[in-house]
Amino acid sequence: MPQSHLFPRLAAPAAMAALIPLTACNGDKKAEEKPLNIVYIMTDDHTAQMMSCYDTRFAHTPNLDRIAADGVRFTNSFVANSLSGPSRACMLTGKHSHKNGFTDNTTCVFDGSQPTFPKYLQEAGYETAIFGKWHLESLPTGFDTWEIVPGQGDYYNPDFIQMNGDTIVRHGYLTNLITDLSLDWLENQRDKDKPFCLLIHHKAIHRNWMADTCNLELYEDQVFELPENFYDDYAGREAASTAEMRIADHMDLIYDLKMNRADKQSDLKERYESYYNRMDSAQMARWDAFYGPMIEDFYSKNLKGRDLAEWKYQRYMRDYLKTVKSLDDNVGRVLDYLEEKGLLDNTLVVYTSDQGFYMGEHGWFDKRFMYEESFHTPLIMRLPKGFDRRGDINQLVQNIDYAPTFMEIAGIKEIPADIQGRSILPLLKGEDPEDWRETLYYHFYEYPAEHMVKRHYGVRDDRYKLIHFYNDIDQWELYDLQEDPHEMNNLYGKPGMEEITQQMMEKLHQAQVEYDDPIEQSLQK
Ligand code: SGN
Ligand code: CA
Repeated sequence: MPQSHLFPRLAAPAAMAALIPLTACNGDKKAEEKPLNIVYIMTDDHTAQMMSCYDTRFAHTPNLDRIAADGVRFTNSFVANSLSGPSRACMLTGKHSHKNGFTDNTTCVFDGSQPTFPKYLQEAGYETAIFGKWHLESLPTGFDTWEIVPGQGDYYNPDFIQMNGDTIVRHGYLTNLITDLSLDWLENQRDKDKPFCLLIHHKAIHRNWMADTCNLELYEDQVFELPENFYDDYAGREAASTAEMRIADHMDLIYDLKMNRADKQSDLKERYESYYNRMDSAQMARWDAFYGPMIEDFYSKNLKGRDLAEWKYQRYMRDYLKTVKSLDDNVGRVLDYLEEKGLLDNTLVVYTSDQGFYMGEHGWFDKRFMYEESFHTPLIMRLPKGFDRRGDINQLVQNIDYAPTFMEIAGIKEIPADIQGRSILPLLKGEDPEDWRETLYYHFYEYPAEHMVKRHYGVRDDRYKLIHFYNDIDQWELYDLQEDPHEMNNLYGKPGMEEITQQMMEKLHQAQVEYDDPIEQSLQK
């Protein structure tokens, strides 16, 4: 039953609709006369395998594909630390985690007094705003306007924290609501004489992948091929073997896959019910009409072993893809708005995620590892008029590069020396700088913690990857990504690999010196 006490300051649907009067263009100055605007859309856990502009096997994302088609697709885009808060802190500051201080989701509070790109943009005359997931514990700084969800946020009828400190409940589905707020700001609130930088930060497609009720029927007739390493035995990879993120063993039937029934229990049942109970009666009715028969069918089959694991994989893929559908639709709304208002020519539109994600590769969900699926993050950009670069950009880029890129776009000539990323603007202009980086550095800290992925750091070039798992383990891994793209064969210590190992050790050392993260030296003492 709906719980009316959940909605103390409910905005009526009519009021929400009135937020966005999409009236005809109203006297904006000619687009080409103004500095470039930035719309930065960041989703959560959206992996490139689940975007049709990257991978046509599973998803249909026509609006994301529009961004890539009218701009560029980065094929070698990575994060510095594959977790939400740390990734956001890297993106805001242009610095690796050990420099911005936000190393993990569980113990850190972002120091909001430090310089960030929105603050630099404000100084350069930009108006800045963020709506949606923030996940940095302290409240946003550097934004003229913000409204964020607490922590991870809720998919249905979510709480929002407002600038005046109030927490309100907004009625509806979160991906739509975040877009409503963003479009309302663009249309009704911002100062139209200033260039703007708008951050639209979605909770979707974070666990537990609750789709909007209008999309529940989607993808049900599709059967997805299992990744070839779904039954990985993790031989030679101790940290992979002890991680707790296997679909077969750690994905919860009730919380993750919605198979809730009165006689069934799980550790996460209460959490699932707290999300479910946020729905109103109409939402619940549609939810139950969809999942109810499936729940009965599932428990009647009494699946075990591989049959159960593969059933879980299929449900996971479908729920994830249904949740992606709302994202794609809402990105379409933003593009349509910009187009209708004549803003597209003058706006850089960026779409990325806080990290990649496992869709059954290695048998997993979640992220955290420096292995390709979660080290990668999708990055596509729709380019403003005058930027003729199209297609793929293959250089190694990382989320520490976004801050200096946006600063350069805003006309800031001197990027402060302590910013560790590098502006990718030259790549967007079609240049091929000879001194572009040849290695990427990575460092993950959140252990012991949920999913039990050991602490590790490493370096990757265009062919090899060297990782050191440390703390309560001391294991090295080396991969040849050309011969072994799925990272199944740890070459560290294998005969014939001495020279490559030595070269990668040197690259690791150089990266730790360059980024001033001398962990390697302190571990050896
Ligand atoms: C929650 C999830 C985890 C997930 C972390 C971090 N558990 O704790 O599965 O790894 O977030 O995700 S849940 O039971 O709360 O869903 S992150 O993207 O925010 O870093
Ligand atoms: Ca995430």
